[in-house]
Amino acid sequence: MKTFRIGLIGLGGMGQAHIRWMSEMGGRFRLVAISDVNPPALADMGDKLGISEAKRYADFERLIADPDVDAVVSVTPNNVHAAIVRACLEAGKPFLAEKPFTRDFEEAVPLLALYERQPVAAMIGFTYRYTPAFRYARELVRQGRIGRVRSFSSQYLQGWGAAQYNCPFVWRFDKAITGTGTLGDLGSHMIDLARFLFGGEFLELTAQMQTIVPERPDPLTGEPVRIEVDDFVSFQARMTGDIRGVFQSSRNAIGSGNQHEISIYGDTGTIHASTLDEGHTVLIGEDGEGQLSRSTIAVPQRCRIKQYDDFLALLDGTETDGLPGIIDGYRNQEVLEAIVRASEIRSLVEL
Ligand code: SOE
Repeated sequence: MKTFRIGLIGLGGMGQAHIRWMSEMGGRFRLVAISDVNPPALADMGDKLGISEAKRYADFERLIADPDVDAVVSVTPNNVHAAIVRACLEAGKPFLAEKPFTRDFEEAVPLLALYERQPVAAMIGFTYRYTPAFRYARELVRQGRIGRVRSFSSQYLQGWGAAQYNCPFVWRFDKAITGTGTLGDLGSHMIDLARFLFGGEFLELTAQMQTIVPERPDPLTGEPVRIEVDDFVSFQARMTGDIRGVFQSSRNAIGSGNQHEISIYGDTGTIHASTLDEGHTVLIGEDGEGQLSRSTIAVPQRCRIKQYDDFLALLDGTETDGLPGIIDGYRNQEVLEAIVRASEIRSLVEL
Protein backbone atom coordinates (compact mmCIF):
# COMPACT_ATOMS: atom_id res chain seq x y z
CA MET A 1 0.00 0.00 0.00
CA LYS A 2 1.25 3.41 -0.96
CA THR A 3 2.46 5.85 1.67
CA PHE A 4 1.41 9.40 0.81
CA ARG A 5 4.01 12.13 1.28
CA ILE A 6 2.30 15.13 2.82
CA GLY A 7 3.16 18.81 2.81
CA LEU A 8 1.54 20.64 5.73
CA ILE A 9 0.80 24.36 5.53
CA GLY A 10 0.12 26.06 8.89
CA LEU A 11 1.73 24.91 12.12
CA GLY A 12 -0.64 26.44 14.71
CA GLY A 13 -2.82 24.53 17.18
CA MET A 14 -5.02 22.91 14.52
CA GLY A 15 -1.95 22.12 12.38
CA GLN A 16 -0.58 20.15 15.30
CA ALA A 17 -3.90 18.30 15.67
CA HIS A 18 -3.62 17.30 11.98
CA ILE A 19 -0.07 16.02 12.56
CA ARG A 20 -1.42 13.80 15.35
CA TRP A 21 -4.36 12.55 13.25
CA MET A 22 -2.02 11.65 10.37
CA SER A 23 0.30 9.82 12.74
CA GLU A 24 -2.63 7.60 13.80
CA MET A 25 -3.11 6.24 10.28
CA GLY A 26 -0.78 3.25 10.43
CA GLY A 27 2.06 4.83 8.47
CA ARG A 28 -0.05 5.68 5.37
CA PHE A 29 0.90 9.36 5.69
CA ARG A 30 4.45 10.68 5.92
CA LEU A 31 5.01 14.35 6.61
CA VAL A 32 7.81 15.41 4.26
CA ALA A 33 7.47 19.20 4.04
CA ILE A 34 6.10 22.03 6.17
CA SER A 35 5.26 25.68 5.62
CA ASP A 36 4.50 28.57 7.94
CA VAL A 37 4.90 32.34 7.83
CA ASN A 38 6.33 32.31 11.35
CA PRO A 39 10.09 31.45 11.15
CA PRO A 40 10.47 30.23 14.77
CA ALA A 41 7.42 27.92 14.38
CA LEU A 42 8.90 26.55 11.16
CA ALA A 43 12.31 25.95 12.78
CA ASP A 44 10.90 24.39 15.97
CA MET A 45 8.49 22.06 14.19
CA GLY A 46 11.11 21.18 11.55
CA ASP A 47 13.55 20.17 14.30
CA LYS A 48 10.90 18.29 16.24
CA LEU A 49 9.73 16.31 13.21
CA GLY A 50 13.20 15.86 11.67
CA ILE A 51 12.27 17.69 8.45
CA SER A 52 15.31 18.88 6.50
CA GLU A 53 15.94 22.62 6.06
CA ALA A 54 15.26 22.25 2.32
CA LYS A 55 11.70 21.12 3.03
CA ARG A 56 10.82 23.98 5.40
CA TYR A 57 9.06 26.56 3.25
CA ALA A 58 8.34 30.14 4.21
CA ASP A 59 5.92 30.42 1.28
CA PHE A 60 3.27 27.82 0.54
CA GLU A 61 3.58 28.07 -3.26
CA ARG A 62 6.96 26.34 -3.16
CA LEU A 63 5.63 23.56 -0.91
CA ILE A 64 2.72 22.95 -3.29
CA ALA A 65 5.11 22.87 -6.27
CA ASP A 66 7.50 20.42 -4.57
CA PRO A 67 7.45 17.15 -6.60
CA ASP A 68 8.20 15.17 -3.41
CA VAL A 69 4.83 16.27 -1.98
CA ASP A 70 2.02 13.93 -3.08
CA ALA A 71 -0.75 15.82 -1.28
CA VAL A 72 -1.21 19.00 0.73
CA VAL A 73 -2.90 19.54 4.10
CA SER A 74 -3.76 23.20 4.66
CA VAL A 75 -4.52 24.48 8.16
CA THR A 76 -4.11 28.24 7.98
CA PRO A 77 -6.13 31.30 9.00
CA ASN A 78 -9.00 32.04 6.61
CA ASN A 79 -7.40 34.85 4.61
CA VAL A 80 -5.10 32.44 2.75
CA HIS A 81 -7.59 29.60 2.19
CA ALA A 82 -8.58 30.77 -1.31
CA ALA A 83 -4.98 31.30 -2.50
CA ILE A 84 -3.92 27.85 -1.26
CA VAL A 85 -6.92 26.08 -2.83
CA ARG A 86 -6.24 27.94 -6.11
CA ALA A 87 -2.55 26.99 -6.09
CA CYS A 88 -3.39 23.32 -5.43
CA LEU A 89 -6.00 23.26 -8.20
CA GLU A 90 -3.62 24.94 -10.66
CA ALA A 91 -0.82 22.51 -9.76
CA GLY A 92 -3.18 19.50 -9.89
CA LYS A 93 -2.14 18.59 -6.35
CA PRO A 94 -4.63 16.71 -4.13
CA PHE A 95 -5.42 18.42 -0.87
CA LEU A 96 -7.31 18.57 2.41
CA ALA A 97 -8.06 22.19 3.31
CA GLU A 98 -9.55 23.44 6.56
CA LYS A 99 -12.89 25.18 6.75
CA PRO A 100 -14.36 27.67 6.07
CA PHE A 101 -13.77 27.13 2.34
CA THR A 102 -12.88 30.80 1.84
CA ARG A 103 -13.16 34.11 3.69
CA ASP A 104 -16.30 35.11 1.75
CA PHE A 105 -18.49 33.95 -1.13
CA GLU A 106 -16.78 36.21 -3.67
CA GLU A 107 -13.55 34.24 -3.17
CA ALA A 108 -15.41 30.92 -3.53
CA VAL A 109 -16.99 31.57 -6.96
CA PRO A 110 -13.84 31.47 -9.15
CA LEU A 111 -12.51 28.46 -7.23
CA LEU A 112 -15.55 26.38 -8.09
CA ALA A 113 -15.23 27.42 -11.75
CA LEU A 114 -11.54 26.47 -11.76
CA TYR A 115 -12.31 23.11 -10.08
CA GLU A 116 -14.97 22.36 -12.68
CA ARG A 117 -12.46 23.06 -15.47
CA GLN A 118 -9.66 21.01 -13.89
CA PRO A 119 -10.87 18.79 -11.02
CA VAL A 120 -8.41 17.63 -8.37
CA ALA A 121 -8.98 15.19 -5.48
CA ALA A 122 -10.00 17.63 -2.76
CA MET A 123 -11.48 17.52 0.71
CA ILE A 124 -12.68 20.36 2.97
CA GLY A 125 -12.23 19.92 6.73
CA PHE A 126 -15.85 19.65 7.81
CA THR A 127 -14.78 17.34 10.55
CA TYR A 128 -18.16 16.90 12.29
CA ARG A 129 -19.23 14.58 9.47
CA TYR A 130 -16.89 12.22 11.30
CA THR A 131 -18.39 12.57 14.77
CA PRO A 132 -19.75 9.04 15.31
CA ALA A 133 -22.99 10.19 16.99
CA PHE A 134 -23.78 12.53 14.06
CA ARG A 135 -22.95 9.97 11.39
CA TYR A 136 -25.21 7.45 13.06
CA ALA A 137 -27.98 10.06 13.37
CA ARG A 138 -27.73 10.45 9.58
CA GLU A 139 -28.05 6.71 9.14
CA LEU A 140 -31.13 6.59 11.38
CA VAL A 141 -32.73 9.41 9.38
CA ARG A 142 -31.95 7.64 6.11
CA GLN A 143 -33.43 4.40 7.46
CA GLY A 144 -36.66 6.29 8.15
CA ARG A 145 -36.48 5.56 11.87
CA ILE A 146 -38.16 8.86 12.80
CA GLY A 147 -40.34 9.15 9.72
CA ARG A 148 -40.39 12.29 7.66
CA VAL A 149 -38.11 14.94 9.15
CA ARG A 150 -39.96 18.14 9.97
CA SER A 151 -37.59 20.22 12.01
CA PHE A 152 -34.12 20.38 13.37
CA SER A 153 -32.23 22.33 15.99
CA SER A 154 -28.50 22.80 16.10
CA GLN A 155 -26.22 24.62 18.46
CA TYR A 156 -22.47 24.97 18.51
CA LEU A 157 -21.23 26.62 21.68
CA GLN A 158 -17.80 27.50 23.02
CA GLY A 159 -17.00 29.60 26.06
CA TRP A 160 -13.45 30.91 25.61
CA GLY A 161 -14.57 34.29 24.27
CA ALA A 162 -16.68 35.28 27.28
CA ALA A 163 -15.81 38.77 28.58
CA GLN A 164 -14.60 37.54 31.94
CA TYR A 165 -11.77 35.52 30.32
CA ASN A 166 -10.40 38.70 28.71
CA CYS A 167 -9.18 36.80 25.63
CA PRO A 168 -6.77 39.03 23.65
CA PHE A 169 -7.29 40.20 20.06
CA VAL A 170 -6.21 36.97 18.31
CA TRP A 171 -6.64 36.41 14.55
CA ARG A 172 -10.05 34.81 15.01
CA PHE A 173 -11.38 38.28 15.93
CA ASP A 174 -9.72 40.08 13.02
CA LYS A 175 -12.27 40.69 10.26
CA ALA A 176 -9.57 41.21 7.60
CA ILE A 177 -8.28 37.70 8.33
CA THR A 178 -11.44 35.75 9.13
CA GLY A 179 -14.27 37.47 7.26
CA THR A 180 -16.74 36.56 10.02
CA GLY A 181 -16.38 35.45 13.65
CA THR A 182 -18.23 32.56 15.22
CA LEU A 183 -20.33 32.33 12.05
CA GLY A 184 -17.52 31.18 9.75
CA ASP A 185 -15.66 29.31 12.46
CA LEU A 186 -18.45 27.32 14.12
CA GLY A 187 -21.54 28.21 12.07
CA SER A 188 -19.89 26.72 8.97
CA HIS A 189 -19.81 23.36 10.80
CA MET A 190 -23.52 23.59 11.70
CA ILE A 191 -24.43 24.39 8.09
CA ASP A 192 -22.35 21.55 6.73
CA LEU A 193 -23.76 19.09 9.24
CA ALA A 194 -27.33 19.98 8.28
CA ARG A 195 -26.54 19.47 4.57
CA PHE A 196 -24.80 16.16 5.42
CA LEU A 197 -27.63 14.84 7.62
CA PHE A 198 -30.50 15.58 5.25
CA GLY A 199 -28.76 15.65 1.87
CA GLY A 200 -30.54 18.88 0.94
CA GLU A 201 -29.82 22.56 0.58
CA PHE A 202 -30.64 25.76 2.44
CA LEU A 203 -33.44 27.49 0.55
CA GLU A 204 -34.21 30.58 2.63
CA LEU A 205 -33.26 32.01 5.98
CA THR A 206 -33.34 34.88 8.46
CA ALA A 207 -30.44 35.65 10.78
CA GLN A 208 -29.08 37.84 13.54
CA MET A 209 -25.38 38.38 14.18
CA GLN A 210 -24.12 40.09 17.28
CA THR A 211 -20.84 41.18 18.86
CA ILE A 212 -21.30 40.67 22.58
CA VAL A 213 -17.74 41.62 23.58
CA PRO A 214 -17.01 44.84 21.64
CA GLU A 215 -13.30 45.26 22.47
CA ARG A 216 -10.35 42.97 23.15
CA PRO A 217 -6.86 43.87 24.40
CA ASP A 218 -4.06 43.99 21.84
CA PRO A 219 -1.75 41.10 22.85
CA LEU A 220 1.38 43.31 22.68
CA THR A 221 0.26 46.71 23.96
CA GLY A 222 -2.84 45.80 25.97
CA GLU A 223 -4.66 48.66 24.19
CA PRO A 224 -8.33 47.93 23.41
CA VAL A 225 -9.07 46.90 19.82
CA ARG A 226 -12.59 47.28 18.40
CA ILE A 227 -14.12 43.96 17.29
CA GLU A 228 -15.86 43.90 13.91
CA VAL A 229 -16.87 40.24 13.81
CA ASP A 230 -19.71 38.38 15.48
CA ASP A 231 -19.29 36.28 18.61
CA PHE A 232 -22.93 35.18 18.60
CA VAL A 233 -25.13 34.23 15.65
CA SER A 234 -28.58 32.73 15.34
CA PHE A 235 -30.45 31.83 12.18
CA GLN A 236 -33.51 29.95 11.08
CA ALA A 237 -33.79 28.28 7.74
CA ARG A 238 -36.02 26.30 5.44
CA MET A 239 -34.24 23.46 3.72
CA THR A 240 -35.06 21.02 0.92
CA GLY A 241 -38.00 18.80 1.91
CA ASP A 242 -39.51 21.70 3.87
CA ILE A 243 -37.26 20.90 6.85
CA ARG A 244 -37.14 23.86 9.25
CA GLY A 245 -33.94 24.43 11.17
CA VAL A 246 -33.06 26.71 14.09
CA PHE A 247 -29.37 27.33 14.75
CA GLN A 248 -27.29 29.20 17.31
CA SER A 249 -23.58 29.56 17.85
CA SER A 250 -21.66 31.44 20.52
CA ARG A 251 -18.12 31.92 21.76
CA ASN A 252 -19.43 33.31 25.02
CA ALA A 253 -21.31 30.30 26.37
CA ILE A 254 -19.63 29.89 29.74
CA GLY A 255 -19.16 26.23 30.61
CA SER A 256 -19.24 25.08 27.00
CA GLY A 257 -15.86 23.75 25.90
CA ASN A 258 -16.73 22.44 22.48
CA GLN A 259 -20.43 21.69 22.55
CA HIS A 260 -21.96 20.92 19.18
CA GLU A 261 -25.36 19.25 19.33
CA ILE A 262 -28.39 18.47 17.25
CA SER A 263 -31.99 17.39 17.71
CA ILE A 264 -33.98 16.08 14.75
CA TYR A 265 -37.76 15.87 14.92
CA GLY A 266 -39.63 13.56 12.57
CA ASP A 267 -43.24 12.39 12.21
CA THR A 268 -42.63 9.28 14.32
CA GLY A 269 -39.66 10.09 16.52
CA THR A 270 -36.77 12.25 17.63
CA ILE A 271 -32.98 11.93 17.48
CA HIS A 272 -30.51 13.70 19.77
CA ALA A 273 -26.74 13.68 19.31
CA SER A 274 -23.93 15.73 20.81
CA THR A 275 -20.18 16.07 20.91
CA LEU A 276 -20.56 15.77 24.69
CA ASP A 277 -21.19 12.05 24.13
CA GLU A 278 -19.76 11.24 20.71
CA GLY A 279 -20.19 7.49 21.09
CA HIS A 280 -23.98 7.44 21.59
CA THR A 281 -27.05 8.63 19.71
CA VAL A 282 -30.44 8.96 21.40
CA LEU A 283 -33.47 7.67 19.52
CA ILE A 284 -36.98 8.37 20.80
CA GLY A 285 -39.91 6.74 19.08
CA GLU A 286 -43.56 5.80 19.36
CA ASP A 287 -44.24 2.07 19.21
CA GLY A 288 -47.57 2.66 17.45
CA GLU A 289 -49.60 1.85 20.56
CA GLY A 290 -49.01 5.05 22.43
CA GLN A 291 -45.89 3.82 24.22
CA LEU A 292 -42.82 6.00 24.03
CA SER A 293 -39.41 4.33 23.84
CA ARG A 294 -36.13 6.11 24.46
CA SER A 295 -32.88 4.33 23.65
CA THR A 296 -29.35 5.58 24.03
CA ILE A 297 -27.64 3.55 21.33
CA ALA A 298 -23.89 2.89 21.18
CA VAL A 299 -22.78 4.03 17.73
CA PRO A 300 -21.98 0.98 15.56
CA GLN A 301 -18.44 0.50 14.32
CA ARG A 302 -19.36 1.27 10.70
CA CYS A 303 -20.15 4.87 11.71
CA ARG A 304 -16.80 5.37 13.45
CA ILE A 305 -14.96 6.61 10.39
CA LYS A 306 -12.21 9.16 10.82
CA GLN A 307 -11.66 12.21 8.63
CA TYR A 308 -8.28 10.82 7.60
CA ASP A 309 -9.82 7.44 6.63
CA ASP A 310 -11.76 9.35 4.01
CA PHE A 311 -8.79 11.47 2.95
CA LEU A 312 -6.83 8.27 2.45
CA ALA A 313 -9.67 6.74 0.44
CA LEU A 314 -9.78 9.88 -1.69
CA LEU A 315 -6.04 9.65 -2.40
CA ASP A 316 -6.34 5.91 -3.07
CA GLY A 317 -9.13 6.69 -5.54
CA THR A 318 -11.82 4.80 -3.60
CA GLU A 319 -15.47 5.94 -3.48
CA THR A 320 -16.70 7.11 -0.07
CA ASP A 321 -20.10 8.09 1.28
CA GLY A 322 -20.35 11.76 2.14
CA LEU A 323 -16.81 13.04 1.79
CA PRO A 324 -16.95 16.87 1.99
CA GLY A 325 -15.57 18.25 -1.26
CA ILE A 326 -15.23 21.54 -3.11
CA ILE A 327 -18.94 21.79 -3.89
CA ASP A 328 -19.70 21.44 -0.17
CA GLY A 329 -17.23 24.21 0.60
CA TYR A 330 -18.79 26.41 -2.05
CA ARG A 331 -22.40 25.80 -0.93
CA ASN A 332 -21.37 26.38 2.67
CA GLN A 333 -19.90 29.74 1.73
CA GLU A 334 -23.08 30.63 -0.13
CA VAL A 335 -25.13 30.00 3.03
CA LEU A 336 -22.67 31.97 5.18
CA GLU A 337 -23.02 34.90 2.78
CA ALA A 338 -26.83 34.67 2.93
CA ILE A 339 -26.67 34.78 6.74
CA VAL A 340 -24.50 37.91 6.71
CA ARG A 341 -26.90 39.54 4.25
CA ALA A 342 -30.03 38.50 6.18
CA SER A 343 -28.56 39.93 9.36
CA GLU A 344 -27.63 43.19 7.65
CA ILE A 345 -31.00 43.76 5.97
CA ARG A 346 -32.94 42.25 8.90
CA SER A 347 -35.10 40.30 6.50
CA LEU A 348 -35.60 36.92 4.77
CA VAL A 349 -32.97 35.95 2.19
CA GLU A 350 -33.59 33.32 -0.50
CA LEU A 351 -30.75 31.23 -1.83
C1 SOE B 1 -12.35 27.14 17.23
O1 SOE B 1 -12.10 27.25 18.58
C2 SOE B 1 -12.18 25.72 16.70
O2 SOE B 1 -10.84 25.33 16.81
C3 SOE B 1 -12.62 25.66 15.24
O3 SOE B 1 -11.82 26.47 14.42
C4 SOE B 1 -12.67 24.26 14.74
O4 SOE B 1 -13.16 24.22 13.44
C5 SOE B 1 -13.58 23.46 15.66
O5 SOE B 1 -13.67 22.15 15.22
C6 SOE B 1 -13.05 23.50 17.08
O6 SOE B 1 -13.00 24.84 17.47
